[in-house]
Amino acid sequence: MAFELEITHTQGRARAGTFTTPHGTVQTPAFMAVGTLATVKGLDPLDLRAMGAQMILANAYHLHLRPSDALVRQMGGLHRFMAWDGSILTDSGGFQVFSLEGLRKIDEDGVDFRSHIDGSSRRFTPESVMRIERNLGADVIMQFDHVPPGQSDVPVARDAMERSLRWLARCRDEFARLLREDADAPTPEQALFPIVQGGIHAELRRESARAIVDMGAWRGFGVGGLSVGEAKPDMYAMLEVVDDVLPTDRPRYLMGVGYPEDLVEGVRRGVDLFDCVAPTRMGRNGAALTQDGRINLRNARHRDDPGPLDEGCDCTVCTRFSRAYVRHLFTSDEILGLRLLSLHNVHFLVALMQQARTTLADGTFDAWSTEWLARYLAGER
Ligand code: PRF
Ligand code: ZN
Repeated sequence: MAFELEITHTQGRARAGTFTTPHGTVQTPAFMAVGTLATVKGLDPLDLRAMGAQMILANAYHLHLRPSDALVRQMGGLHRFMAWDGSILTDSGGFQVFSLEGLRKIDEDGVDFRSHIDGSSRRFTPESVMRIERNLGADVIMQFDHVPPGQSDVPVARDAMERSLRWLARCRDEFARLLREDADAPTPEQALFPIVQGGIHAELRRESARAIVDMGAWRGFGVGGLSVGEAKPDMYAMLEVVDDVLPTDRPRYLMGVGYPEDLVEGVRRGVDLFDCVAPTRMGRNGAALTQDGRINLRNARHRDDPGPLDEGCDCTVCTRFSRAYVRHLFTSDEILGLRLLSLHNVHFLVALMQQARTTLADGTFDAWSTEWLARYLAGER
């Protein structure tokens, strides 16, 4: 059944399971590679399949501006357009629009902003974003939310949280209308996920999650407004607060997170889905993820290193190429360098979540995650 989460194993708050969408099953916990513009930068969808990725993310904001959701729909929807037949989630643009400092004006009805591409005036409302996400045709679509700055005080965080709830009601109603009246959209059966907001304030997070649960029979839940400059212990504390309120039989998606340690800490606190631009962005900057922390291939110490990027990695890069070779590509500005590092980094996070699932299945997750974090963080210091 589409949008069912079957939980197969648990350990403490951590869970492993299978989430089903109209485009297949997603084993959770899972890391979604970010394909903002309907491309995971540098990677072919065949690469993503080969490394075991089952769900990826795209952005309504970017695709609306270019090439437009109307064109994507005309081309058969996102899956066909980008030749990825696995599951897709689209983010709503809430986060992108609120990141356009100075270029935007918020009112109760929606947000006026200027396109970062050509400066043209645009407006998003909860209703218009639902129509954009309907046209794109992802399996899971996110509500349009108000994302306040990272360390907002209670009044600012409350205002954004409450506005996000009012916008959720409008998203829900418009989405229900589209399901009825726009039945021949590229992916007829989609699921709308709400987004818990509330900054780093436990009482606001609790209130947001409770109100959302009371507003509908959601197939999953986003947790937003985190990893935006707050201290890590604050983020982890907020995950525990929402874990206590959200129904256990639905996936929880921690938006825009994160680094390897955040994924492991998130799984420990009941998170099922993650996404982050870090692995591809870091790859383009010459950085590789390893079990012993990040390394930068531009560093001269890798000049004559015959070893793989990460000794524990079985990706198509680590099994064939040396650090010395990848460093050579980078110092020579060869485009293969960007591609190989992106491949390895995305594989690293996809495989990290695979390890979490395996250890949840055999009951060793607690010990594995403790050891994994100790080794990774020791290398980061
Ligand atoms: N809301 C939306 N997208 C997001 C976030 C959010 O709060 C975040 C915060 N980490 C990343 N992406 N809609
Ligand atoms: Zn690798």
